[in-house]
Amino acid sequence: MGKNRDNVGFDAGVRDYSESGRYYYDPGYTPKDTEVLAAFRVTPQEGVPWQEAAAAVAAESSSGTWTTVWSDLLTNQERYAGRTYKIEEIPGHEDQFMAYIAYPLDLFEEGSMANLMSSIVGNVFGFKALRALRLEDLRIPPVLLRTFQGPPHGIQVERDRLNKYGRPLLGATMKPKLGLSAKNYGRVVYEALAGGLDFTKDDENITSQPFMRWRDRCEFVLEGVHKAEAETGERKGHYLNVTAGDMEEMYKRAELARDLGSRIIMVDYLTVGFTAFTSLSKWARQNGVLLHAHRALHAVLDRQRNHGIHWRVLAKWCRVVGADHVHNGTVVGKLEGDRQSTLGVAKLLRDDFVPANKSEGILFDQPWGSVPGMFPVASGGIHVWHMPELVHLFGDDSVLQFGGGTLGHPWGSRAGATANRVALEASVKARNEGRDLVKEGPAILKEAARFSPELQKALETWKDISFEFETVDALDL
Ligand code: RUB
Ligand code: CA
Repeated sequence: MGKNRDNVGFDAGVRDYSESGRYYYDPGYTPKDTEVLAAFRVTPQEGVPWQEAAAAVAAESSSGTWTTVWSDLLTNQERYAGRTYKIEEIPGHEDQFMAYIAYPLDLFEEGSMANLMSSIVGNVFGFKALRALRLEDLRIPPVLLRTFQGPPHGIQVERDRLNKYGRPLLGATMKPKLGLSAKNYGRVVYEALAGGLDFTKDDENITSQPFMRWRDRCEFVLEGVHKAEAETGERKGHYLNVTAGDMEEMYKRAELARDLGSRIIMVDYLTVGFTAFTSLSKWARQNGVLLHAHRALHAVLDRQRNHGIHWRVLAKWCRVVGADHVHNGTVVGKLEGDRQSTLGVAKLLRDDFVPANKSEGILFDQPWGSVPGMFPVASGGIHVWHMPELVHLFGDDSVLQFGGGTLGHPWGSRAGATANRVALEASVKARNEGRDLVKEGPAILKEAARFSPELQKALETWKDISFEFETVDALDL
């Protein structure tokens, strides 16, 4: 500790910011509309002054290094330095502060998420002088946004392609997630779609394993989709997960899905990496195929309160690069997700302009310009009893996905799908009539169940199942 205090400039990895490096901490600076703005939660080592730590973060994530170098004089640091322009205390966490940094537009290559990440969430996270570092929010200016594609199609185009309006879309993850043969898998898909779902989906870890190779899954699944469409007169889809070990193989899988008439494909957008995700997103727009993004890996990066990247930033990056759907948690289901923060992210995925709102954890205004909105997907441990509250929380422009909550129905997946469809339509109707979905939810479901034995059975099956745990990553209000 004493060492840090005595030699703070060196140990903190900070240049002498009063001289040539003075830009890195500049509390008088007013950020420009064209700049990228980041909010970092910084936990410095004991004895490291906040200003020094904040300057070090700005320097390492922009143009600087740990010491002054003579060649700095050959560039215009005024133009290229990232600047901490504000430091804020975090209530209840005396050892931490929020550093707001402005990055000049020049630092970033057009249309490259990899480049943006190497700067903003690169080396700086390993600084010895910091105990922990978390990127809480990131404002991407419209001039930079315009250099990315964004969602291949977006909410409106998807609704038009599917001919579905005025309600959330309904889906299910197929289970057991691994081990079914292609033919059995196709049967499960068909049953669920014929029972009333709009979508079924592959789970994140199913790709082309020995028990069910890609071509076989595509053929049997799409046979099921087409049969369910013919029988119900509705358009339907199964998200075929094209995630693969290399990009060439991902394209081949996407092409086969397209050639066999799949309306939608899926990718694990974080595990394949942002460059592969970007290429696939462009392919999806060019080929008129909708793109669903699963966020497997996100909790490794976003669950700890002090270190990593907040989910709202990973979600923004998903919209910037471009998918038509992304998982955003359920609030009520089996997986972690703070209520206000999850609802804030739903806005970041859908709205044209999202104002800063600390009660949702949103620290910057985010104008989206012409970037289309995408569907937040609520999925993970939800069942019919949750339906009214889910409709209330997420509104029409969402996808509600019940995996276990469809296939776990004692009468099978067709009955499970019917139960969910009836519960969804009853909730939407009640809301449109002005009823309170949260207070009257159970009554609304019971009324609808009088005409639906499938729903009646589902209500009995899941009546005592809830997931009440304290949130690990709660907001500091
Ligand atoms: C859903 C499931 C999905 C999760 C992922 O299964 O396993 O992969 O939705 O989580 P079930 P998230 O409906 O049976 O629980 O959507 O939070 O990313
Ligand atoms: Ca899963």
